[in-house]
Amino acid sequence: MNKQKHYYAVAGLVVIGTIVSYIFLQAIYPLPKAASAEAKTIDFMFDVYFGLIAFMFALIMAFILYASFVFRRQPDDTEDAAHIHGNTTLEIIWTVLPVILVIGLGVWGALEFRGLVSAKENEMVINVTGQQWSWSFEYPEQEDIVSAQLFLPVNRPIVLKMNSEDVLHSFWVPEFRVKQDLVPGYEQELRFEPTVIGRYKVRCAEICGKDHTTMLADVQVVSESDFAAWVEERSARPAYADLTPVERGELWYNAATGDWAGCVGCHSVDGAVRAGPTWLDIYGRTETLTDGATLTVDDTYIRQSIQEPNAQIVEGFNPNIMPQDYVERFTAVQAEILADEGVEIDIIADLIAFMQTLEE
Ligand code: HEC
Ligand SMILES: [Cu+2]
Repeated sequence: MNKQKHYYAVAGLVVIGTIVSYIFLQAIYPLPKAASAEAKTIDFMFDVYFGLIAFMFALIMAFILYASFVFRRQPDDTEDAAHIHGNTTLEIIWTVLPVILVIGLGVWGALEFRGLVSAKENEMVINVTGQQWSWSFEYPEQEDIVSAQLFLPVNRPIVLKMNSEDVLHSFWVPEFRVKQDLVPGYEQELRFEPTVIGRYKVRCAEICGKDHTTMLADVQVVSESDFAAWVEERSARPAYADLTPVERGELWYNAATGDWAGCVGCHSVDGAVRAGPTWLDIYGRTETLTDGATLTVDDTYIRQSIQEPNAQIVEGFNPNIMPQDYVERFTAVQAEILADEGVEIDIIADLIAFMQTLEE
């Protein structure tokens, strides 16, 4: 009878301890907003694991603390404690139960994982390229639109086919819960279905060099009709001859057309430092190079920076980041425009015209 009282007391402490620890864990590790279909499964797993962790913690702590207070040696007690050899039944229980539990969690995790990575019906393919230190997204089903921003229609299963140009990167949008490394030389896939309209950020979750922390890209989950409008806008091929050089320069900057990722991935127009120097106030500014030389940014220098990016490196930035093949790409696009519209366009001149407008 007396013994039973102790069991009830400890059981009560375990229940209270579990609840308090669970609430505490949820409070110190709050998950970000859940914005994908996958989040449901993953968040439920988190809850179960947090619950188990809280229970195990409370179970051990309740027994230890209860025993150390209630059964502590009394001041006048000089007898030896009872000699206990062990309890085979108890030992079998506390070995077998956790084994079953851990195997069960493993099987459950594997089954859920298979569900997350398996192909879905009606999924939309987007090609993702990661490179130090920017992302670019290509839409093969939407006329090969190239974008520095990840635009997604809500409630449509997505499969990203991801390649790295250089080192390991990792595609991670915390709100979608799923995450996948990009491995140079191997195409990796990542599947998810965005379910909440909103703006998020892709971050690189693999330390990939000096500017790893700036390897961010905007994600916009939009309604189906907004997505269609975006595709329409991005794929509508403008008549270049009708645009001014500045307008064309802005197009090239954003790569609304052409098959290269926008300069926007690495160069801001608002003063923010990305992988490359900002273009705000670029034209005419004094630039210090890594060899200590200074120069004034003019047409010749800009041309050289695009044609031979490694020839002169701006202080504080790295060589071999800026793509080295713009000349070929520009030549190809210029030839296409000449064939389609009969006009000769100089993309670099357009870009320079656009840069000249970027003053504070
Ligand atoms: C993947 C990142 C990346 C992309 C994309 C990129 N650049 Fe760069 N760019 C850099 C880096 C890094 C530097 C600084 C190192 C250097 O001087 O080459 C730079 C430097 C420059 C400079 C010299 C800037 C200065 O302040 O002196 C110019 C001009 C330039 N880029 C033009 C372009 C144009 C035009 C495009 C798009 C057609 C472009 N870049 C796309 C990374 C990039
Ligand atoms: Cu990275």
